[in-house]
Amino acid sequence: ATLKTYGSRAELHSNPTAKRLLEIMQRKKSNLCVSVDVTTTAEVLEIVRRVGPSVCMVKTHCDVIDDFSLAFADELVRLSKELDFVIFEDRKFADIGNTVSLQYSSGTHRIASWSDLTNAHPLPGPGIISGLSSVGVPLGRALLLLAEMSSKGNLATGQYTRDAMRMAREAGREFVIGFIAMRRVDEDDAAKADDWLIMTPGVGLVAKGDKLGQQYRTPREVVLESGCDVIIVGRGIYGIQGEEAVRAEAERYRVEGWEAYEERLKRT
Ligand code: UP6
Repeated sequence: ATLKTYGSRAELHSNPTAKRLLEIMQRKKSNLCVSVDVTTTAEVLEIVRRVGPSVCMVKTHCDVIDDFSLAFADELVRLSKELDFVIFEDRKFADIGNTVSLQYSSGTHRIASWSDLTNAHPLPGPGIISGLSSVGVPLGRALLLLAEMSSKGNLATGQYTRDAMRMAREAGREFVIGFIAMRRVDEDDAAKADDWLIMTPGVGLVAKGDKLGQQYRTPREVVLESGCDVIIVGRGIYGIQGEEAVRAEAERYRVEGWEAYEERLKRT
């Protein structure tokens, strides 16, 4: 997978969200996802308008937004079309299939109605994928499994990571399109035939971590050395003081991420 361009990899996917994302990445020369972890709808939309032109994807945590509404979600969807990016609600589902299907479709957030992509922990077993896919597939949505995490001391390592891969392979690529991971976890032979998207949080150009266990690597380390496909950056971008500075910082990460990708293409 790492040998091919993002654009050519779009053909290797039947899932409409995966196709659209890879096409956007190629078109906008961006493997940058901005994680907009702020607590009011006004702030979220403000940041999205600033960074939108530089990103392939915007990641949300809708449950931290004080005044979340479906009208806000509509506006986010409108911006995703106008500025050409995919929406990823980082819900990290982790319950039995029946419960997650309700959490995904219903409640205050109705995530499936507005978010192109979401994610789940493989911890509960394959029923979590079946439950979410029953809601998501008819809507053309996609899912990532958390195969690894960026935080210090996390338990998603070794056999757990391998089992996450196996679960994705067994579920098939109609709905599961890749992983949250820190490196190319699909390097073993059995998986190589499939094209998976590897999306990686814990990315920063300045800070090395925070006080709560987050660990950062640079876009270059993540894309060039570890072979990941999408860099996910939160505080490194929206945490910068000044509205113009946020826009400029997003552009800086886009360029860093894209140059690392181009260098990877040359090396392989
Ligand atoms: N995230 C991680 N690590 C993971 C999975 N998800 O940091 O293993 C998410 C966090 C946050 C974002 O929930 O939304 O990625 C990282 O934000 P930051 O760049 O501000 O640290």
